Amino acid sequence: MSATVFTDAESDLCVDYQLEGAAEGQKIAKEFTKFSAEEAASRIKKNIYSLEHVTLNIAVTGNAGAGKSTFVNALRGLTNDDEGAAKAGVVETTRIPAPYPHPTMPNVIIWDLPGIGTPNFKAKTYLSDVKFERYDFFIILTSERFKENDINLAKAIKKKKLLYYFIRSKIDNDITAEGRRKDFNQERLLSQIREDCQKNLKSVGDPKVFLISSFSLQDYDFNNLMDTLEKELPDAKRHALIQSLPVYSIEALQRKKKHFQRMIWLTAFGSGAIALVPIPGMTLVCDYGIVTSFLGDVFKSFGLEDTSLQKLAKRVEGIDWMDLKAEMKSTFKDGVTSTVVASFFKTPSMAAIMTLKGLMSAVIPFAQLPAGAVSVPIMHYLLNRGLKEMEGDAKAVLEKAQLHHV
Ligand SMILES: Nc1nc2c(ncn2[C@@H]2O[C@H](COP(=O)(O)OP(=O)(O)OP(=O)(O)O)[C@@H](O)[C@H]2O)c(=O)[nH]1
Ligand SMILES: [Mg+2]
Repeated sequence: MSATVFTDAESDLCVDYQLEGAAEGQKIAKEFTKFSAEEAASRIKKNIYSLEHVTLNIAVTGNAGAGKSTFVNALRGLTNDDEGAAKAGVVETTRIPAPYPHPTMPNVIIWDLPGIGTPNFKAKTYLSDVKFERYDFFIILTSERFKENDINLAKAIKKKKLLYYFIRSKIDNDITAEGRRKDFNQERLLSQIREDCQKNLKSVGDPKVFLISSFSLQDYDFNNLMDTLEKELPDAKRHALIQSLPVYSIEALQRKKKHFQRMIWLTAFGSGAIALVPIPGMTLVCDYGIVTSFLGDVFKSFGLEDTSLQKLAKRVEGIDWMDLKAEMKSTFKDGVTSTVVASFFKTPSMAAIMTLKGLMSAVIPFAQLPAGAVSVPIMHYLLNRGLKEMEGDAKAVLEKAQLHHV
C-alpha cells in the first residue's frame, strides 16, 4: 500500500491504525473468530463495563509534614485551598486514614494516611491499622531523608508483595534554596538528592526514588513515576489511573491520548461489531450508548468540563475560566451529549467510509468477521476523529493557561 494515493488525512489514519492500535484491533478481531458474534460482542461489552467500574485505591504515607495531603490534592487536580481539598499546612496533621475520591472519577480514591509514629499508629501494627489490603499501591513520601520508619514500612509492604514507591517531596524548595549559589546546576543538585536517597534506602534493595514538587507536577520526576506505574499496574488499574490524572502538561495529555487510542478498538468493536436495529434518522447503526460514554470519558479526562476549567483557571493568574473555555472550538466544546454525538456521526461521506474499510482491511481481516462488523472501521475512524478534536481543545486550553511544557 503506497501512501501517495491517499490524502494527508487518510495517510494520518494509516499511521494511526498501524502504529497506535493495530495489535489491539487484531487481538479483539480474534475473539470474533473464536466465539460466535454475539458471544464475542458480549465479552467485549463486559470488558468495557469492568474497565469503567474498576476501583483504584492509592495510599499516600510518610512522616509528619512530608507533604502527603498536598500530594493527595495535586493528584486530584486540586490546590490546598480548593473546596474538598485535604487539609494541609503546618498544624493540620492527618490522624486517621482519610479517603479522597477523585473529583470527576469517584472510583479512584486517594487515601491520606497518618504517618508511622503518630499517636495510634505504631510501626509494628501500622499496616494492619491502616487496612493495607485496601490499597493497590503505596506512596511513601519524605521531604528530607528517609527515616527508619519509612524503611521498615517499605520492607513490611514488600513482604506482603504489594507495590510501593518512594517520593522525595518539595523539590522546588531545594531548588530555591540552592539556586542562590553562584555555581548552581539544577541537574547536579537533583542527582545528588537522588543518590543520597538511594544510599539511604540501600537496605530495601535498590528502589527508584522519584523527585517531585506537588506545586508543579509537570517538572522533575512525576512523569517518570507515571511511566513506572503504567508498566507495573495491571491493565484495568492502569486505565483508571491514567484517566484520572490531572492534565498538567502536554506530555500528560499525550499519555492520556495514547491510552484512549488503544481503547478505541475495544469501543469500536463493542459498539459496531454486531448488527443492531437501526435508529430512525441515524445513518450509522451502532450502540450509541457505548460511543457516547467513551467520548464523554475523553472529555472529562482531558479536563474539558466547566468544573475542571474553573480549577485550572484558579491556578493561573489573570485568567478567567471563560477565557479558557473560549479556546475550545471542537464539535464537543459544550459537552458530549447524545445529540452532539448523533450529529457528529452523520458527517462522513460514503466514499470516505469505503476508503476506510479498504485501508483497514490491511490490518483487520474483516472477511472473517460477522456481516455487521462493517461499521467497526467507521466507528474506529469517528472515535479517533472525536479524540483528536478534543485533543485540539485540550491543547488550546493548556496553551492559554501557559502549561504547554513538553
Ligand atoms: N514548596 C513546597 N511545599 C510543599 C509541597 N508539598 C507540601 N508543601 C508544604 O508543606 C507543608 C506540609 O504539607 P502537608 O501536605 O500538610 O503535609 P502532610 O504530610 O499532610 O502533613 P501532616 O498531615 O501534618 O503529617 C504545607 O505548608 C505545604 O504547603 C511541595 O511540593 N513544595
Ligand atoms: Mg496531612
